[in-house]
Amino acid sequence: ANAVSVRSEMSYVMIKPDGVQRGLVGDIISRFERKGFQLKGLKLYQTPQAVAEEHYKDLKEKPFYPALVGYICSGPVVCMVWEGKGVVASARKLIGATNPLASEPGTIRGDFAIEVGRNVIHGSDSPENGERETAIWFGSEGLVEWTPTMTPWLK
Ligand code: RTP
Repeated sequence: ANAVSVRSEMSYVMIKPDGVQRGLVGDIISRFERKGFQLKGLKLYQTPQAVAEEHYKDLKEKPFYPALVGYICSGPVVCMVWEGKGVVASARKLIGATNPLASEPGTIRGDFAIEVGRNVIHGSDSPENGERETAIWFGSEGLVEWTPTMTPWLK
């Protein structure tokens, strides 16, 4: 009953260029899979500057904004959409604090990163931004609708 009555959310999760270059893609995807969230979109992508600027438009006035956009466009990223109950907050927990030196061990940033400007991964900070960012990176037809056969065990 729970599985049908709870409106699930989407989180846009992105492995940044440092995570791809360092070979962390498999480990990171595995953490989300094992947690039980459903993968709805996945691609390796060389980000055009305009897409990075749109994604980070709320940070436009920050001093680190140009470097941030340059970093995101510096090599391929892995774009993902994960869906599930409470996925937005849970993904942020799996990812860890923005500054990797403050991230708990066991989190992705806590295990793999040191610098805030090289913090391996992004996750949406609200369900609204999950929708917004999914639209930016995947458009209206980029996701795949599918029924997980193990759903009764995970919901
Ligand atoms: P995220 O969405 O990536 O999880 O990060 P956040 O919301 O926790 O943090 P936000 O302030 O939105 O920053 C987004 C990304 O900008 C880079 N950043 N660099 N001082 C700096 O050099 C600095 N501060 C933030 C990080 O890559 C951060 O994830």
